[in-house]
Amino acid sequence: MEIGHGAHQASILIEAEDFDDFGGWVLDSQFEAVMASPYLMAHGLGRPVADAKTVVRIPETGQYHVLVRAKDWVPDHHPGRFKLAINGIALAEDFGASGRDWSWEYGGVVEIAEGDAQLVLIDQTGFNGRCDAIYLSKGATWPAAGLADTEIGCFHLSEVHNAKKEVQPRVQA
Ligand SMILES: [Ca+2]
Repeated sequence: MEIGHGAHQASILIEAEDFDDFGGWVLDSQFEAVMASPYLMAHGLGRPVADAKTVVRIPETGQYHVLVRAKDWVPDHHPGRFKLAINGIALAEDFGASGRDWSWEYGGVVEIAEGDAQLVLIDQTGFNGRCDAIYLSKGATWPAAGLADTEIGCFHLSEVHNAKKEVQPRVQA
């Protein structure tokens, strides 16, 4: 686990492939050349696979922005959707439904207490949902600049901004 990039804005990167228990998810690296990182895939042939789980150490209590790097592999249909639960509470967001192939998807803000926190990937479809990594940050801006691309797999501020704007109407030039 990478912990504590940036001294006063706690942020934590959790690679999906570092989860303690993959459940029914499988480690895949088909896109590793593009991604710079392997990921977990829910290859369930249409039946949701068992949850993947891990425990991470949260350095300090607070409100954390949640980002999940996921792939929407058929952007018209979002077949590979999954949820993320933190300490037993699933976020409202369906990940893998961004309409934008691999991207960082914004999951909102969650209060997390210092100490061990459980993260669970909950497959919704059984149709190859893919999760590369999860990023938790207390920063109001995205303090990813301190992370090498190889660590976080092409994290770009523009992607995050796009993710947050996705519900707004597109402005035609
Ligand atoms: Ca990864």
